[in-house]
Amino acid sequence: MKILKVAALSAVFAAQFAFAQFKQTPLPYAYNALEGSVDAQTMEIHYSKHAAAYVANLNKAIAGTPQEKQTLFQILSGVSKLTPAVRNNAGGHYNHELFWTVLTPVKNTQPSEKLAKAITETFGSMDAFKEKISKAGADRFGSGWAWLSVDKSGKLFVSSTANQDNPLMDVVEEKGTPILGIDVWEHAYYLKYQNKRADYLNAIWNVLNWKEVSRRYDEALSNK
Ligand code: MN3
Repeated sequence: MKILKVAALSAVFAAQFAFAQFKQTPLPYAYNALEGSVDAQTMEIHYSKHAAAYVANLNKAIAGTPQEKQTLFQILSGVSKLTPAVRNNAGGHYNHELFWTVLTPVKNTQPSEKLAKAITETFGSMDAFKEKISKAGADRFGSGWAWLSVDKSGKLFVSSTANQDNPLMDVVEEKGTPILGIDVWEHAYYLKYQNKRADYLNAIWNVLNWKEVSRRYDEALSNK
């Protein structure tokens, strides 16, 4: 009887523990799948070392706190009240999980008609949009991200955040739901492009997953 009770209690504990553990989603393609634009060694180190460290450190930072029972979205939207370790690592985890999905080895994916229309209406043209988000990434001093997001009114906007911040955080000026994020930390491009961040930003369009960005656009609009 006592053994059963202990077993039941540890099952409950294990379930709660499991709930608290954020995990990396498996990379949806091989490390070398984006060669030509993003090299295999960069992908492998980026996914298996950098991004893995954000998840591990996030789990450590929230251990024994109420954030263990929160979703990543809840943590990010209330991050101003949390520690720098939670801010950096919850951001790092969210940002990379998004980043892997908006890249693809599939050639010539296209935005949905709805997203293409919104981009043209907001930025003037697809080329003007690409120029704007590339400039946001190129102008980011030090490490950070360039974003395409949907604001509260459903409008698209381009922004850039420092470090691992993102538009979901209550600490950033321009808030919204990101649908495309481009990592401009040196670890995302330095092995292949060295100091030429602009070349990396140009190459990203060759492997951009417009299908996923369009899916996220629809999702962001329907969750408003
Ligand atoms: Mn990164």
